[in-house]
Amino acid sequence: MGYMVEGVYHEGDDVTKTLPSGEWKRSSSAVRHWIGEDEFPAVAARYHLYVAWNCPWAHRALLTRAIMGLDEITVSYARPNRTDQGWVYDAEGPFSDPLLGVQSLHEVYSRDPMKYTGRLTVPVLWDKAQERMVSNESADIVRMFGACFDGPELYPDALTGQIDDWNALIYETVNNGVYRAGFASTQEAYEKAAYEVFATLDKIDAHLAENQFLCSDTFTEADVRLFPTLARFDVAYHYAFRCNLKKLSDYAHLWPYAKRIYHMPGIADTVRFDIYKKGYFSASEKRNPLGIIPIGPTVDWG
Ligand SMILES: N[C@@H](CCC(=O)N[C@@H](CS)C(=O)NCC(=O)O)C(=O)O
Repeated sequence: MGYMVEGVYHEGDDVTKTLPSGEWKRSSSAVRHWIGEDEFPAVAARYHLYVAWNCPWAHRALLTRAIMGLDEITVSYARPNRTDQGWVYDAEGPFSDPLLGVQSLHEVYSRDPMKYTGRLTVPVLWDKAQERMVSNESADIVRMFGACFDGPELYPDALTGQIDDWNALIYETVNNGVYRAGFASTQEAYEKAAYEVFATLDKIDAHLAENQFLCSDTFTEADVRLFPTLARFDVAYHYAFRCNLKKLSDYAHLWPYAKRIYHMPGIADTVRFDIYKKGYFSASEKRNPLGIIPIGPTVDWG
């Protein structure tokens, strides 16, 4: 997959991700500037997003761009399958990079003058004027899009406590929980993570029996951050990550909630179920050695 040390790209995987207990741990993001700081004015047309359709963290950024109507922020979509060069681009077509014309994401990171060290992740928010990264942390990108541009209030003052609580629970046990289940290397670590996924989904389902959204009738950042995991659940996580006690579509309240969000203006355009399958079932020595992509399930989001 590759990683970078002081601006120089290295092939191979860094080995710090799986703990001796078999648990899987996500490394943290390193570039955390903020639109609104002196160097990064709030002018949408100045920014570009490097994403991949299948990446749920990148999906958060795409969702917020859509909800805030930030079409002026341009986007490059990587190919769904990572290679030994990491995320890569075609020379032309839907998986090309219209901005810099790079062939791989590590070329974007290499262009940044900061001499980045770390994993080569999407999303990346890129400043076209200064030719440098603003951020590679999706939570920050969501928060800054919401805060720095006109549009719906996604993190209203009155709800910050509730949103923070949901975010903390949902990040650990759902967004990252499915990865902890899917990437676990022992039975015990897998079961712990997978049971946690369903404990939280059950809790949210009960909450949604009485509430339209996570914070009663107000759509917030917490909903933005839950949705990418729900969109991938039945076509990818249920099978590929063995999160299979239930499907999303089995839930009485969570499923209608997910569909309600899907049908909000602009949201369906950020969703690509076909690409989720390709990405999560791409050939992987441990998880899918033959790279065969299942034909189902077909889920009706109508
Ligand atoms: N903390 C980052 C995590 C992003 C992330 O893990 N992205 C994955 C794709 S889903 C990635 O690009 N991984 C490449 C790698 O780790 O080499 C964020 O939320 O922005």
